[in-house]
Amino acid sequence: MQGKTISCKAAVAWAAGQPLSIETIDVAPPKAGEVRVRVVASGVCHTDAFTLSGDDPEGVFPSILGHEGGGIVESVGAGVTSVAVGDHVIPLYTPECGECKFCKSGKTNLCGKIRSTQGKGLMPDGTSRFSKDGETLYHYMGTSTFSEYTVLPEISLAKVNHKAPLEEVCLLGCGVTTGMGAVLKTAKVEPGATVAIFGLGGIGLSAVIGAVMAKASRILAIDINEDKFALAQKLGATDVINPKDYEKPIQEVIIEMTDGGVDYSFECIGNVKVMRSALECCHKGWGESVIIGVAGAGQEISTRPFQLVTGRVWRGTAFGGVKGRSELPGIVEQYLNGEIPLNDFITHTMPLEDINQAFELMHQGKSIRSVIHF
Ligand code: NAD
Ligand code: AHE
Ligand code: ZN
Ligand code: ZN
Repeated sequence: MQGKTISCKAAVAWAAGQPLSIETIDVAPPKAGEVRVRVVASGVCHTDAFTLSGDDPEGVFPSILGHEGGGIVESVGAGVTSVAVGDHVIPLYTPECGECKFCKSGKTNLCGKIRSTQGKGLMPDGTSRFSKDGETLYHYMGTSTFSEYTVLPEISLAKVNHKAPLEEVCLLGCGVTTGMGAVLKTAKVEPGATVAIFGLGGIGLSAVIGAVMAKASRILAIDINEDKFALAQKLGATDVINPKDYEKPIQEVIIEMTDGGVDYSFECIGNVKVMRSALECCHKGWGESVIIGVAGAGQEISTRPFQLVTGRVWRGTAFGGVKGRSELPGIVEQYLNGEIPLNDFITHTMPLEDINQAFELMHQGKSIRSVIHF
């Protein structure tokens, strides 16, 4: 049975660099292989701000941003079998079809099945389910969680334990999974290793949690905003460092502090100069640096090739290397077992109407995560 279009509230990004605007929009019913979800909560990640700024080469407007959500299935399209009405779900910007070359490789979580349409702000059939007074609004990262209702491909949903509060586990839809996964799945940090984490927002602090889980012997947490240090230490950072306290480059400081450099480093900012520091603070012969931060169009990384010749490794990660459909439900169980302190990350909650405040708090360095409650 074909469902009906729903009118609901959403925060619309009409143009780059403009605040979001709360509008009543139309959300069409899910087509075959698609699912319509009532969004219960959504975190605001720096990547949302990045795309809104206009720096994202894939940013399309007008669109509905948001990719760190939790919701409940409202209706399903033809052929959908893996989720049903009422299921609690976390939208996945990195889907998992299980069939494509990437999914089958065993080497990556980057599913290729719908990536090209997703990057254009469209559903897999090349159209949008969102509109306002007949004008098309584009999807974002295949998730668009800044809307009371959103439509996703079935392969972009992880079904999770309904006992988990969606107002907290929404953070597993991006930030916390990404930081933890970067340490545990991408770098595979081993017990006793030394770790440096650059940038102590939602991603960097989650990397701290991952490093504690990995039993790292030393966790250096680096930020230019010292307000972030208390939580980093509470979560398990052994050293907190403000690069502004030093005359010399921060990589030299870290090399001195760690007898030649760290075993692993993580860039959680999106600053290409810091990416260089993160690589160069790694130990000769084996140090690995993982880029998590997203840098704007036209930005490039650089270092002396000698840094790689002498054994340092540069890597990157998306969604922490986590395969959403098969692995995220287990991470939600870890949270339910008390292993992941999501509540520590939620510094602010607000209704959708106040979403621009979440962006302001982020830019002012006053929040870790703001969570929108619908
Ligand atoms: P955030 O704004 O909450 O945190 C960034 C932190 O970096 C802040 O604490 C800030 O003070 C610090 N910082 C800024 N400049 C610095 C500098 N020069 N030296 C040291 N610290 C500095 O952001 P977030 O939500 O944690 O996201 C961090 C980055 O990760 C963003 O670029 C985001 O787009 C990216 N991201 C990537 C993935 C992925 O899958 N690869 C997933 C989520 C987020
Ligand atoms: N669209 C940008 C890149 C943005 C980007 O790197 N996104 C990350 C997730 S950030 C989540 O907060 C990601 O998953 N990348 C892999 C992918 O396939 O998009 C650009 O530069 O074009
Ligand atoms: Zn994100
Ligand atoms: Zn796939």
